[in-house]
Amino acid sequence: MLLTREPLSTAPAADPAFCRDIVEGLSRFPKATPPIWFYDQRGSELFEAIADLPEYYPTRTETGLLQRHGPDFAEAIGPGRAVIEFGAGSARKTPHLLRAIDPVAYVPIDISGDFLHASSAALAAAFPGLPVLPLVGDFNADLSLPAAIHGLPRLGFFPGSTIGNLEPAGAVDLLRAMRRLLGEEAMLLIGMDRIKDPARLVSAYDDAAGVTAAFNLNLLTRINRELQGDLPLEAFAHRAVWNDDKARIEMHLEALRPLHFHVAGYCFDMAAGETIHTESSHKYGQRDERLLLRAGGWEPTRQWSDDEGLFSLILASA
Ligand code: AVJ
Repeated sequence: MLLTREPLSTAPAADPAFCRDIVEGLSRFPKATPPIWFYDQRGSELFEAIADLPEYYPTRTETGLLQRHGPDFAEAIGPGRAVIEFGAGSARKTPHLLRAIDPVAYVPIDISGDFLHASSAALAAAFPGLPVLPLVGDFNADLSLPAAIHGLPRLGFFPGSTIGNLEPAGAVDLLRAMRRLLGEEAMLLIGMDRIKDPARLVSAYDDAAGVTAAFNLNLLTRINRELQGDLPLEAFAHRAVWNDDKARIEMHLEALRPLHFHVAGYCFDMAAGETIHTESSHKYGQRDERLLLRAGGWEPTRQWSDDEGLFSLILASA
């Protein structure tokens, strides 16, 4: 679609990276915005509510695996490591892992600072002897680990199938960056969501209660609030579709009528039926997940999944 740009003189400062990503994403055709910006305070809360939905199997399946296989983790990972969690969020799954492997430090990384600090405090209270060193930031960008864990062997913990948000090339880049960040003796425990019946996948991303729709639409609320937007929320509908060629669920926000709106002083148009692609969630088969890890510089050593084969936890070595 055509768009015209009119720089605005007096836009108050928002997160410049948020502004850049959204303006660029809305200027593209098709329109697409990065999913990291879902997670403001409200978005993080809505994701917690998604995790409890009957249709959203990944969180409860992965948590079950972490609960059930503690003795395996103890044997395969062992004590004395610094655990670095990527995208920790509420860190509800973490206690199961920490209890099993007896680490010497825990570094949760998350983009949502308030959320991270609250969950870090709760975790520190539950594990009194364990140094908890939260890091606010985007793990897709360059990060440096706290000096306090220098020299310690590391375990990267990347649960939730967050890796699935990235296109394969980006996923490989991220795995390589983690390999560099975590060092030579590192291990990685990563969750990936499996390819399965498309109807089951779609319902996990388009729940009956409308929580995922609210999560998707909250991005527009955030844009309106933080980037002086005037997107009409009632003119957008949540869509979740299975892209079979790319083996991924896509979330979109579809314009229900022709729209003209503004964000950060720029003008945008959408035709009726046009969408903003807000998230991709890639799913992997059993061989795909090993191939992805190897392409990213990690050698898979163990793998756990549930009886239905819905979700997979994989341990890999540097
Ligand atoms: C947190 C990225 C793993 O892709 O399943 C849930 C986010 N989006 N419902 C996912 C999400 C819509 C979730 N991840």
